Amino acid sequence: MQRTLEEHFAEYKRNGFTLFRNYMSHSLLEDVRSAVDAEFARRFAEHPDRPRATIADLMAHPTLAHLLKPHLLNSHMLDFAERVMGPFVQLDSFEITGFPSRPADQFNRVAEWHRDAFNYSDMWANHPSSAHFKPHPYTAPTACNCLTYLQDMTAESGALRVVPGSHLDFSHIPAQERDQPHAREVLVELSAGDMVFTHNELLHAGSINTSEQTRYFISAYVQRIGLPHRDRFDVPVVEAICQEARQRNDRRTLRLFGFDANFAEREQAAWRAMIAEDRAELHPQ
Ligand SMILES: O=C(O)CCC(=O)C(=O)O
Repeated sequence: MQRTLEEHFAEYKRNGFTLFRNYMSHSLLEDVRSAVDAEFARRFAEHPDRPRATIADLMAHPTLAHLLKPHLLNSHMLDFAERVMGPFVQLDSFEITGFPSRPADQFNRVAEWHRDAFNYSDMWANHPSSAHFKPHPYTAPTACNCLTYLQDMTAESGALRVVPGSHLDFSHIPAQERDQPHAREVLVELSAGDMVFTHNELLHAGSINTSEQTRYFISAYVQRIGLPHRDRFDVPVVEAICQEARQRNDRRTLRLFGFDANFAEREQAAWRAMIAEDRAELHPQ
């Protein structure tokens, strides 16, 4: 049974991530795998020492854009993104990353602990004031990663590791320990087609792939509108989506690609309403 957005949100606030099981259909999953397998094999052969290869800017890709457009525009994902970030959701990047098979002696090794872009925990980790930092109340993320895995995740294919609660507590892993298991880590149980939706303050890592197959996932990285985005939006598929969105006055879709002329004004109107509410609640002296 599918969980409600509120149940996902409760889990997300507590742990810094939530799981959407069976997010991608098996037929789409198979189509994506067969569309990218040869490309990854070619890239791994060309650069055997690189730990990963990425097919970036998917909406600009001549064939994958059409195949993956419904995945990016999935209203369930966008509803949840709006639930956690507010109506400010813009795409940063949409890509497929693949990890080649590595020798068996690297079995179950941590790839690298990190937080994703725009986090403040890493920014302040080595500042003298960080000694006084206490866990803070939940705050909305500035960015979220929607990671959809394209194979069952096993110890061989390399589990996703997370430190639940690290979006709130400033946990820090020194550079020399980023390839070591963490005392509070959880290895997330995932099947092909499951999606993990993260908070940008969550500490997480992949694990090395020692299976005989490519390990890969699709990442849709979304962020607050107005932040710099890696993907290009001036490409035919995005232009066609936006043209159709304009006809329906679908502001949410337009915002996903950075267009919303009135958003700052509407946000300020919401602030004005809150400020007026606070003033109305003041006790007279
Ligand atoms: O490899 C994984 O499972 C996680 C990937 C990841 O953390 C990232 O690309 O930011």
